[in-house]
Amino acid sequence: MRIILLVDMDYFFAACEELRHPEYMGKPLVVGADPKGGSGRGVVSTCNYAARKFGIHSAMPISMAYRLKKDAIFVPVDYNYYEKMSNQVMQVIKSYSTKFEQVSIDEAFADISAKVEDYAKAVEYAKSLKEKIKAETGLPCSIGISSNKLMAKMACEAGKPDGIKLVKQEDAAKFLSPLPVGKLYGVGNKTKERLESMGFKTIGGLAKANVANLVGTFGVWGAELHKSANGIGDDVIVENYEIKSIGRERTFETDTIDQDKIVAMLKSISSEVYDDVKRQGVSFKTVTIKIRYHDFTEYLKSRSLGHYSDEPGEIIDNALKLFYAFAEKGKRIRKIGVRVSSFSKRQGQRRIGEFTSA
Ligand code: TTP
Ligand code: MG
Repeated sequence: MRIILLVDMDYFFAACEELRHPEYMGKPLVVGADPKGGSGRGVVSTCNYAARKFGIHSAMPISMAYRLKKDAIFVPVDYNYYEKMSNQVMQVIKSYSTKFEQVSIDEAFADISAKVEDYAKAVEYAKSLKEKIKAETGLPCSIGISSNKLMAKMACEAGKPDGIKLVKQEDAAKFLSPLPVGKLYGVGNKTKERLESMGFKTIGGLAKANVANLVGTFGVWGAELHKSANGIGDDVIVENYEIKSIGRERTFETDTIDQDKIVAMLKSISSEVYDDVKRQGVSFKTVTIKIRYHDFTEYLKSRSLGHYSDEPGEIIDNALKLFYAFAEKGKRIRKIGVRVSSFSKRQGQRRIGEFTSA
């Protein structure tokens, strides 16, 4: 049997802000776009638990967060700082693991099977890792312990915030059973709705479902869902997890057709993307832009360079070429993003690989 930990930092971006601004501690704190007195656009990246009490959460429009708690502290996203903190955290987790797999800026799996004989020892080990992270970085985290990645993740969620939660393999199905089906790892909103309309409200219900029916509806993924609902999951830690892309996106203050504004935004985003490319030590072959119009229609357009590049100019030039070639004239733009992908090598640290919004 393997023993797998999932470490997930608590309210990560906001915890980093509390760390350098102890005066924010315990007060509602929202990290994300500028609320501009309620007319601001863009979204909440995250918020601390004091802000969550007011119903604020990640990905919520910043204007709504402002309505919920006008006198919360609102601070902009500072990726460079969070990434620096993330690197420190990851070094500690790595030093505690036989095998280590970072899955996002604030989350990593650790295989500790060779370090501990049983679950009781694993809990002690997780405690000392948690304390070490706190001592080295000042940041709080939660740790889930189980025998596969899925269950370690589900245990961690249940232990949040600031907790350590063990779910033994033999208790996995029982632990999952009463939870709403939308809480199962990998089940997004659309799947949740489909499962509920099929009559599966809890994970336990899904666990008892006829696999053939699930496969009929979801294809092979239906069988995976059924396994997950029974607490069965993968226990292989993929050490050389590779980032697939690096990107950023931004929402305009007002929907715009102003080319100067759009070009300036594309340049600024491209330069941030380049900073990440440099930090990651990668070369890229593909540049993509994403345009979201005022009516929420959205387009991705890509160019392959035909060679690997690590030049900042290639990001901006190709982003602009794509914009001029594909943007619909006269249609107001709400949000724009730039991404690079098809990497040739990887050195250094990883980060969230998707478009990250603010
Ligand atoms: P999460 O681990 O999902 O959230 P969290 O660490 O803020 O809170 P929790 O205690 O529940 O783990 O995401 C890690 C960071 O990623 C988060 O601090 C900010 C960023 N993020 C976004 O920018 N947008 C999002 O929609 C989400 C979910 C996260
Ligand atoms: Mg987290």
